[in-house]
Amino acid sequence: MEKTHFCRLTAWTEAERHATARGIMALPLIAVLNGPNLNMLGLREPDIYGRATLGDVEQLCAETAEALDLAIEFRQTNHEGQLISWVQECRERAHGIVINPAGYGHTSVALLDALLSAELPVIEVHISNIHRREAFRHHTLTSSAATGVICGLGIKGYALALTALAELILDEDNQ
Ligand code: CA2
Repeated sequence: MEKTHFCRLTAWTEAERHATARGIMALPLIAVLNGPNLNMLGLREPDIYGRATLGDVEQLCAETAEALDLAIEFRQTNHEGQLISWVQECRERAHGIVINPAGYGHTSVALLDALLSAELPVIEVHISNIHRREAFRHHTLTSSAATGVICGLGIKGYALALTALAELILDEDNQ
């Protein structure tokens, strides 16, 4: 699954429409990256992760991005190296990262290293409250590269993460 949404809810001025169409003015790009097994969302374990599918998460992110004047690239992979390559790409292309590293958050020093070297604001999201679950889920290696971590709020955590990133980017621009 891999899609880019360029969207905006508020009305464009004529000048803005021309500028974006000609590539002069681009919306800030946020990579929304999802790790292993998240393609199973809504299909199994609804008591833990709810009934929303990954498609529903993508739609929520697209709608939220539209309202915030952000562009998003929404991706999911079951492969650690792929996730790392996507994070590496972000350094040159994106303004921020929302990542649900899933199981790799608990295990992957390599993913942590990639996130650190991206030098971008990162919000880590977990759908479930990992602190109310098994002890091995209480610690995430990747969180130390994150500006903020959201867990336990279901898929709404993705929308909150995009909102937080929009504010962080705006603050950066105003400095
Ligand atoms: O709560 C989260 O978002 C997690 O990142 C989800 C991971 C888990 O390893 C983390 O500890 C917390 C699991 C990915 C989702 O796996 C599913 C498996 C079957 C059905 C639905 C989801």
